[in-house]
Order: sequence, then structure tokens, then C-alpha cells
Amino acid sequence: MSNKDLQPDGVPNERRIRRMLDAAARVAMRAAGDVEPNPLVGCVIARGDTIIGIGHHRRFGGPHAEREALADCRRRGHDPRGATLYCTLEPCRHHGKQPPCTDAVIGAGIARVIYARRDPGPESGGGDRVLCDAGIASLCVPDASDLAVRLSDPFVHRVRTGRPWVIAKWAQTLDGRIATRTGESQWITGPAMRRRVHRLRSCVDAVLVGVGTVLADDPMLTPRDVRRVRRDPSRVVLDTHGRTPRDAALIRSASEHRTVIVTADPAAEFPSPVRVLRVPGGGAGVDPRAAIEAIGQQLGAASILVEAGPRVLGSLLEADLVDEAFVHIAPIVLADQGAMAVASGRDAPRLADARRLTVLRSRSIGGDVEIWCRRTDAMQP
Ligand code: AOF
Ligand code: ZN
Repeated sequence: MSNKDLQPDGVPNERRIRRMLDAAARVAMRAAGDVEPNPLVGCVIARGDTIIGIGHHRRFGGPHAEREALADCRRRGHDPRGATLYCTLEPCRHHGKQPPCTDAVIGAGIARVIYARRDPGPESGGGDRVLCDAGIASLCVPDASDLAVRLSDPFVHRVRTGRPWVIAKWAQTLDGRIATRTGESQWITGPAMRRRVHRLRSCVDAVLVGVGTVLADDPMLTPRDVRRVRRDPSRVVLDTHGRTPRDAALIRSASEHRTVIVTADPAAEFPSPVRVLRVPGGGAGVDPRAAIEAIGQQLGAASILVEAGPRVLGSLLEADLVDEAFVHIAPIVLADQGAMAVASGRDAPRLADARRLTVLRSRSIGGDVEIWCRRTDAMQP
């Protein structure tokens, strides 16, 4: 390698920053479900427009993205000295389960660091300053790659609020109904979209329903037919008065898959190994915020997939606890006002009372459409 190759990399333009941060974000997403409660983080090392190393945080407790990318760079026979390192998250400066990334970046002779989002962690954050003090040009560029910034939303949310990330999923008709007036809901969407739901389940710590769904559908709520179950979620029932039938599939299978009842009834008892979390009642049922916090703290859940019916979903929306939604729409219309709506229980006479989400992506899967959206104020930098 000539000396010219090791000259400090020039200042990248916005197009190049977007390309590199997009690439870093895409590789990071491969570890969804494997790293939480840590963030998904991806990293690219480049000289000019040429990527010489790429890596991501692969599993909780494992090496951070920057070290993975530096190792990849050396494996490919490249020298990272003078190169630019692009990272979706500010390189950490703390000793956690891994040594500080700032040490690795400085030691490798990287000339410039571009990252998409600051690390809000009180100990891990602030690596930017450490890098600058070491003479490395370090810059937060939040507006080049939306993907790279959005990648850290769940992590930033957990650090800021102490609550798990709440993902709602529902399947609806074109006219926004989740079941007929007689309660028939199997199946609104087709098999490909239903496989997608199992994949979503396999990446979260808890799947949440209300007792109404247990009584109507007697579901199992396990991830099935997925290549790899990354996280085996607890199945959680919001059950104010402890009405879950003792012979429900969730109760009968509790020794194979964790089952948890969240109740406001101090006297409700369930057979072992079903776990009971007691939380205060609030308004119409279990206080939704207390329930989400209990699931986070007592089960150690970083993420919750809500597959509940209208009442529970409505109460979570009313308390503004839904961070993200996967809406699965089948091209069928019931046009029956007695059919079951997606969510209910709110009082929203004006459009200004609506909860607004921002669409991240929409795509069709097996003849149905998936809209992926996120609470707009979960998207603050
Ligand atoms: C980075 N790059 O790839 C990740 C970072 O306990 P540890 O050592 O795994 O540290 C986890 C913390 O490090 C996590 O809370 C977050 O602040 C940061 N994650 N930082 O520079 C990475 N995964
Ligand atoms: Zn790190």
C-alpha cells in the first residue's frame, strides 16, 4: 500500500454520508432481536467512496459495531489509518461488557468519524468529545440517513423513559375492522402476512393481549415456523379481574412457554408456573402505564408486541404508550357497523384529538399490505 492511500480521507459530501450510513443501518438490522436492550448499531469504514470494512453489533454482550468493522477491514487486508468511520450511533466511551469504542477508533488511526445519533447513555455517551480531544474530526449528521437515525429509536426511548418499546400489530379489513359482528377473525390476512407476525413475535420479549382475546380466540401467541427464534417471548394477558379460563391454551402450555397474567385483582390466583403481576386498576381496567412498566421491570422486557383487541389497544393509545405499529391490511370490506373496530374507548371528537404516527414503510406481502409506522414524537433526535 502506498503512502498516498494512508492520507487522511477528505470531507465527505452528503450523498456519500447517506450511502455509508444507509449501508451501516442495513447491516445493523440483521441483529434485530439479538442485541436488545442494547441498540442496533452498524458501522462502515471507507476511504473515499470505497468501503474497506463493515460490521455490526451482532449479539447482546458481544463486540460493538466499530470493533467488528475494524476487524473486517483488517481481515480484508486494508489499513484503517486515515480512513473515515461511519456509525449509526455515537461511539461509546465507557467500559461496559465491552471496552470503549473510542479506544479502538483512536488506536486504529481513523481520521474522521461521522455518526447519525448521539448516545443518550450517561456513561456511554460523550464519545464524540473523547474523539475530538484525540484530534479526530467527529461529527453528528442526523439528517443524511433516516434509516440510521430511526434504528436507535427503541434504545433512546428505553434510556429516556425507562419503559420498554411498545409495538402494536393488528390485521384489519380495508374499512378498519378486525372481526365480524359475530367475532369471526380467522383469517383476515393471508398466510404470508401471518408468517410475518410470527417473525415479529420471535424478536420481542413479550406478546401482550387482553383477556377478551383469550376468551374469543384461545391463542398460543408463540413464534412458529420461523427460521430462528431470537427471543422466546413471555405471553402476557391484561386481565383486570383474573377471568382467564384455567384451561386456556396459554395456561395449559405455561410450562413450555412463559405465561404471565397482569391483574388488578388482589385475590386472583393461577396455577404454577403461571406468573401473576399485580398492578393498580385505573378507569376501565388495569392501569395501562403501570402494566407496561411492570412488564418492563418485573419481566425485564425491552420490547412488547401488542396483539390485543379494541379495548386494550384503545387504552394504550389513550395513554400514548404505542411507540410503533405494524398494520396489516387485507383487501376486503365488511361495511357493517356492527363489525369490530381496531381500537375503541377514546373520546376524540376533533381531528386534533387523533394520535398521529409517521409511516416508515409500506409494502405488500402475499396480497395484503403492511404499513409500518412510528409515534411521531418517538422520533425526536
Ligand atoms: C457503540 N457501538 O455497537 C454499541 C454501542 O455493555 P456493553 O459494553 O455492550 O455496552 C452497551 C452500551 O454501549 C449501550 O447501552 C450503548 O450505550 C452502547 N452501544 N455503542 O459505540 C455499538 N452496541
Ligand atoms: Zn461501543
